[in-house]
Amino acid sequence: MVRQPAVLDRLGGRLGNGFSSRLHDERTASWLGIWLGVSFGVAFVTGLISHFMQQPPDWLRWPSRPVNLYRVTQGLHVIGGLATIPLLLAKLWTVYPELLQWPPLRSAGHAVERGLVFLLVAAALFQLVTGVLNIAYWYAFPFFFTVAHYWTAYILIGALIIHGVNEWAKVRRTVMKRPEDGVDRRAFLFTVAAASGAVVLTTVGETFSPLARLAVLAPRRPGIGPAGLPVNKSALAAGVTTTARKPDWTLTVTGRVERELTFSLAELRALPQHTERLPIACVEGWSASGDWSGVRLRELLRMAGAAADARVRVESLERGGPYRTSWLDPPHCRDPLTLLALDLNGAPLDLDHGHPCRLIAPNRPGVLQTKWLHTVVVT
Ligand SMILES: Nc1nc2c(c(=O)[nH]1)N[C@H]1C(S)=C(S)[C@@H](COP(=O)(O)O)O[C@H]1N2
Ligand SMILES: [Mo]
Repeated sequence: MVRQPAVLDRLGGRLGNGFSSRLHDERTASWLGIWLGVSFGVAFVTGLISHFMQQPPDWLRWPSRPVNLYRVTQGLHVIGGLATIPLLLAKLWTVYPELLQWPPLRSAGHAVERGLVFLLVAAALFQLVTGVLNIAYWYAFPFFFTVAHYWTAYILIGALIIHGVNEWAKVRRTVMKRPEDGVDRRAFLFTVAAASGAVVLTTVGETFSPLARLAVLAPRRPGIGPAGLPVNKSALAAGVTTTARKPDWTLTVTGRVERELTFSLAELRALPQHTERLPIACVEGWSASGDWSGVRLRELLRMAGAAADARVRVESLERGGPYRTSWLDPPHCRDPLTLLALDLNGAPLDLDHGHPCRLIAPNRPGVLQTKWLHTVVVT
């Protein structure tokens, strides 16, 4: 028999009884596996929602209601993802004697199984690390976050499903049977759950405002920023401080319309104004509601004589950057809550919130709530 190196001996115990502590046992690993399966499953589904809301395929028409749907799914994605970190660390700690087993490969089947586990661990760590860096606005990675995070999600969920099927019999056996011991195991699982709970409590306030004061670990807090709302990209960063302040600013409605229309700010203010309470729900997890006032998009489309099934592209004064334009499908174009906002919380828009005019619509990712508008193109 091949002897395992002494260092592995010390780290993980001997082959065959790799679990030296009772905490490294199958029952603990099974429970953590179930929790991780649920949390990565939720992250996968909510992640797909976010992806396809931002890049809908032609046949997909996202509804504009419920107003707070995206706020909830993206809050689940980001806060749930953060709560997964203690679970994954605990799982890795519980099974590391297995990961260090010796000899590392016993057969072809064993090699495939270990390769899969390696892929699963690597993908899970990658998703959590890039996700955390992204919500901290620390773009330390040399690739485009959304693309890498999106494709790795399929690798992760694929490996997770195969792993779940492989381990299911073991999980059922260990979870169903009554343990003879269990006190320290239960305490361990309780500690892990409490750590996840603490992460939720100290971050969920970034999207659930009653707990805003507890959100000490959240990168953004609602209530901080001009007019009591956070700012994602400032006017300075977008390079619009001069153009957005020009007194001769106009908004043009053009494209497939019967009449092309151009409005000055005073003319827009002379149109019927509507006030709606709507959230900005940033992809990065924070969200905050405001009272927005302005002109209904559908009113402008009607005045310009656009078709009932028109799609609309709004364009910003911002010159570059991926978020200078966004699309609205018919459900959002028709929704009376979709506003070209001029005021926020009773005062004219702050320059950083999109002065003189920005889009705000229900059930829509923050990246698509385009600021500093100057053109509405009907297609
Ligand atoms: N033109 C333009 N609009 C934009 C952005 C941008 O970078 N450029 N950022 C978007 C993002 S990511 C978010 S979350 C919201 C935030 O709006 P706020 O800064 O008013 O809170 O604006 C959106 N509108
Ligand atoms: Mo955002």
